[in-house]
Amino acid sequence: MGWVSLSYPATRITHISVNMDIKEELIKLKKDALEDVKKIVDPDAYKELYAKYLGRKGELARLAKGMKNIAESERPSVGILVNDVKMALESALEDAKNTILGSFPDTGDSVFDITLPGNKVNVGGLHPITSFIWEIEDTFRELGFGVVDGPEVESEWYNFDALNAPSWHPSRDMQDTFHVKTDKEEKMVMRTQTSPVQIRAMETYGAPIKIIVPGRVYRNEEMDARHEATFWQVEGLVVDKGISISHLLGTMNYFIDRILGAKTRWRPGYFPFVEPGLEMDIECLLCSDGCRVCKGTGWLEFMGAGMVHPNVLKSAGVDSNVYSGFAFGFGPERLHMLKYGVNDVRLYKSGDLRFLEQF
Ligand code: FA5
Repeated sequence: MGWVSLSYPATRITHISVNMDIKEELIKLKKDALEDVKKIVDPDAYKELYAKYLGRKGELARLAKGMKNIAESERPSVGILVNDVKMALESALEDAKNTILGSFPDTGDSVFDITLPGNKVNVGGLHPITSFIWEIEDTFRELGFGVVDGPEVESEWYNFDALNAPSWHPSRDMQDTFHVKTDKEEKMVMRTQTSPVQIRAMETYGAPIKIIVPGRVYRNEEMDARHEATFWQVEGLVVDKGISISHLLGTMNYFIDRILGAKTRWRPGYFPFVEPGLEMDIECLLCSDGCRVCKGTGWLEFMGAGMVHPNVLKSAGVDSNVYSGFAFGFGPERLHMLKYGVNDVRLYKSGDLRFLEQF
């Protein structure tokens, strides 16, 4: 018995020397039945063969009854064979039924019941941030802004140097950067902000210009309820003759009123590519007395902004004696969190359908 393969029980038991009669009968039954099944051409023939072999008074039931007459030590091996024959017949009959009747449920009279409920098909939908970005784009389009795109793997030149942050500049440490190895000579990074598209857009379209740049950015961040390592930003750039800081304040105050209608506050902020620089906070709508998103302050930092630094205009080939401009960059996830009461930014990338299906 040492050579017997356990994965082939039918082969194994045909080599046991006792009770050959019932075993041979079972093997013959299987062979005959499988031949008969091949000849099934209509539902009646199927029913007839089912009753003949697998019915309560069918051949298999008759042979199985003979089990009680065999030695107890042989019963397990005969039992395995009975099971093997039963499964082979069931499977062959099921295949024959599906071929003849199609895959319709067996209604007893081979008529498909069209009132049966169908199978639910799950369909995908837009990610909440995608549809929110579209809403943001529409709002800015109404104000005369164009929408521009830029690369996510960016050169250090566009991500930092051209934005008035050369390699020695301490402001580079403000954004923990993923560096990318490429075969190019230029040093490349996953862009840490959408601001490099300011330079690219001015190089391409010159001045005057009025654009927003929605896009994904990457930072080697410690993640928490309001910090992701991959998140969205919406950059804005307006350059024309006579642009002043009041244009910036008016545009962004209007935007927040339109999209959220919440209290905001402006405070000074530092970014090497604007002078003066500002930041906007929005009142925390998630709590009344402090939470982990606003860190107990009642305010959520939402946006950096300011008047475009003359060095930036120069990097992009725009004459700063003729033109001035404002720029801003905000986090749409944070805005969405406040608008819809989402208390953790990590939910957006969690893939959790219970969260996503709410939008
Ligand atoms: C910047 O990235 C500047 N480029 C913004 C700017 C543009 C300033 C133009 C001046 C002119 P900051 O790192 O603060 O700034 O990010 C801007 C906004 O992105 C933040 O106010 C916040 O809303 C969002 N943000 C920043 N880091 C994260 C993060 N880890 N997870 C989610 N949102 C973030």
